[in-house]
Amino acid sequence: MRIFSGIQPTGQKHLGNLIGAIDQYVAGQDRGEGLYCIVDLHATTVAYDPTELRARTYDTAAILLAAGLDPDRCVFFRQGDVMEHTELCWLLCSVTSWGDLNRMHQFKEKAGNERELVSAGLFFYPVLQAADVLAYRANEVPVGDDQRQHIELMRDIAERFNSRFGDTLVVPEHRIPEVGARIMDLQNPTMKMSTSSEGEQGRIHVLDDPAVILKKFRSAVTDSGSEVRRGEGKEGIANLIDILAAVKGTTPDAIEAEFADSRYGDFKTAVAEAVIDRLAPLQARYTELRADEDALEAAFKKGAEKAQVIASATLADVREAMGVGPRS
Ligand code: AQP
Repeated sequence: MRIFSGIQPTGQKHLGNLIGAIDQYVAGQDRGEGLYCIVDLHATTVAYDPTELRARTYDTAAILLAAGLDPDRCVFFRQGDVMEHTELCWLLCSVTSWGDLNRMHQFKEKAGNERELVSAGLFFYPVLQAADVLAYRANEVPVGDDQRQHIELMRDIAERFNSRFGDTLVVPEHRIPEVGARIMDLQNPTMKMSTSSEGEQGRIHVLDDPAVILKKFRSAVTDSGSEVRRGEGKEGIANLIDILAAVKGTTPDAIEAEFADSRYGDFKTAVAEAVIDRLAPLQARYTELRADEDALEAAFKKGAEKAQVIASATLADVREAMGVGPRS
C-alpha cells in the first residue's frame, strides 16, 4: 500500500489541517509506505512573497515532524525538489479537459479572492496535484473533505491516461477521516476552517498560545439552545463535538453522552482544554525543530532522493507510452 499526500506551506497550519490531514499522515506510516510532501509549487499559484514562502516551508516542515512524521519511516520531501512533478503535470494536461478544470469549486473560490492576477497556475492547480500523486503510483490519498472534487478529477485523469495510452498509472482512492473531515470556522460554522478566510478568530492555529486557544473557543459561535448535541441549526455545537471527538479519538455520539448534562460554557472550556493538551507536545517539539533550518534542509534532501527514484521510473513509462522524447 502506497500513500501520498501534500500540504501547502501557506499561512499557519490550523486545526482542520491537523485533524483532516496531518494526523492521517502520521497514522499512514504504520499502514504502508507513506510519501508526504510540502507543495511549495502549489503555493506560487496565488499572490505570495518568495522570502515568506521559504520561511513558511520550514514552519510547515517543523510542524509535520513535530506532529509525528518520521523521515526514517516515510518519504518526507519538498515538491519543488523533484522536477518530475512539473513534467508530469504538463504531460497530464493532454488528458485533462478544460471543462473539468473550469468546474472546480476551489478555483472559483480562490480566483474570487485574488485582487490582481488570477494565475493560469491556479487553474492548473488540480493537474499538478494529480501529477504529485500519480508520479508515485500511490494507492491512497489522505485528505480532508474539501479535496474530494480534486481527487475525483485525479482519478478521471489517470483512467483517461490508461485508456488512451495503455495501463501505466494507478488510479488512487481518497481516504477521508470519519470524524473531523471538515472542521468548521468557529465564528462561521457553516464555512470550513480555512487558511484564507478573513480574520483569525474562527481559526485555531496549531501554534496558538493556550490563552489564545481558550479565548477563541470561549467565543465560538453557537446557538440559543443549551444542549450539547448535534441537530438542525446547531452547526457550531456540532463542530465543537466533532473537534473534541477527533482530538480524543472517540465518536461524536460518545461526546454527546459524556456532556449530556453540561452547559455550553463548560463544554467550550472542555474542548479548549483538550485541544491545548493535544497541541502542547507538538508545540514544544516544533520550537526545537524549527530552530535548525540546516537539519530541515537535510531531511528534504534525503526525502527528495528517495522520491525521485520512484517518480523518475513512472515518468520514463509515461514518456514511452506517450511517444515523447527518445525511443527507450
Ligand atoms: N477545515 C478543514 N477540515 C479538515 N481538513 C481540512 N483541510 C483543510 N481545511 C480543512 C485539509 O488540510 C490539508 C492541507 O490543505 P492545503 O495544503 O490546501 O493547505 P491550506 O491551503 O493551508 O489549507 P486550507 O485551510 O484548505 O486553505 P484554503 O482554504 O485557503 O485553501 C488538505 O488535505 C485539506 O483537505
